[in-house]
Amino acid sequence: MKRPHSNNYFIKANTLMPGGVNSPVRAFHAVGDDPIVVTRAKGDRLYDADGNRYIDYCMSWGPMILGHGNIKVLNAIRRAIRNGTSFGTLCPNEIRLAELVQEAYPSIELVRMVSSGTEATMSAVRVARAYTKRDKIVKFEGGYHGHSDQFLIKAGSGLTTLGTPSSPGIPRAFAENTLTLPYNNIGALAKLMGEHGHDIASVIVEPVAGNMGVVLPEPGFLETLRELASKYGTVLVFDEVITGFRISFSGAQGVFNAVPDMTTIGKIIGGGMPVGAYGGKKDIMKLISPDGPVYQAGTLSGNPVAMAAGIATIKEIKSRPGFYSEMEKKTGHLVDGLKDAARLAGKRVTINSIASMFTPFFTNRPVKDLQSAMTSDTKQYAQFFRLMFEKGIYLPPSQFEAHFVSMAHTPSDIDRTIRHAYDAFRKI
Ligand code: KE4
Repeated sequence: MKRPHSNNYFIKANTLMPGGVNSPVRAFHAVGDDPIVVTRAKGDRLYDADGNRYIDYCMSWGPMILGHGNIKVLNAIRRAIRNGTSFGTLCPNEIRLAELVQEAYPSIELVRMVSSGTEATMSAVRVARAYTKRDKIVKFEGGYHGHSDQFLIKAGSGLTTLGTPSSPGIPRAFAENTLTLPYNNIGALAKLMGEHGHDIASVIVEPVAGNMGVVLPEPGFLETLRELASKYGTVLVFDEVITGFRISFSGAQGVFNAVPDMTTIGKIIGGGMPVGAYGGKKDIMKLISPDGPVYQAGTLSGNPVAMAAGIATIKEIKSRPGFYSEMEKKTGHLVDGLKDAARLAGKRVTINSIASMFTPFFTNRPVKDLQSAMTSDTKQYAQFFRLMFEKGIYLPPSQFEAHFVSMAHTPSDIDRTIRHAYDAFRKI
């Protein structure tokens, strides 16, 4: 595909922004190509600056579950902006979206809107520390919870040795309060909690991981997390920024047998506009200013236009009985087709999927944690990405991301994807 306009945009962007992008993964470094420059999106399609069109399985990293440019969401935004774009006061739309969130997530007794998933997770852990009067937190290798310092930590040498920053600019002291465990490793979890449980303010987990590629919780993992958090008075945070309204109307906590003390949500609840949210038990959330002493604030938190987009998105999902089973069927057809295509092409891939999210790993091993995900051949994934991209199919430009299907993906586009994947698997 010829992309002269996109390339010129990227050259100019590089003179203005670090790496020419406003979020690193968009630079396509992991796939060794110049990035796509999108000017328009509709349904399951992206259109780049050169007029090329692509079937999109990145879907803006998760928010666009209805597809791009859903008319009900656009009309809701149009109605909202007629009244202005930001008031800096309480407005009816914040109350409406909070009601919809609380209805879908009974564990969320109080909710606070913010403008990103990073703000949501950062704030949730702050209030968990205040509630427990403890400093240490636990996260899992391969879990991504946004870019606040405390989460950009990689495991120390041993399971419970102190973490080390995974990015420059993070004081070592910050790292010492973040312990990291292998995902799905119940033994390691029980050991750490047995040794440190009374010092742990919070355990934060992606109940279905999306940021090492899609990795499902093993039977008993979330239940053990719940049991140990209760035993040691640790606040269990489900980071449902990806899974919220994605794998069910009530996210992972609506599918798996574990209910967190707090939940963070993002992406879909903004319908493509900047929205994040955190919430949970009233006695924890009441600590947040102005009710309580834990400070957290935001100029555009609860923005009326962003709330309108989120309300329209959630209402549209609610209005469609069988929405999630239809999405699961559509995704299952695609994933089965990809598995058949790989097998027929003699290519060993492992595809993890749940509801309308999936990841093809270029490994012949089961993928149950970061270590097994890292056995994937990232060069082969990059080759697969480029071969599909040239055929007008846009996948997440990194092996360690989730692919998303939307309500707008058509059977013919899905069959086309499977056909091109077969050709690509044969060439790799
Ligand atoms: P944001 O600050 O990007 O809105 O959300 C941070 C975040 C928190 N928790 C989970 C589970 C997340 O997946 C994310 C952000 N996801 C990435 C993609 N995996 C956003 C894409 C990007 O960084 O450009």
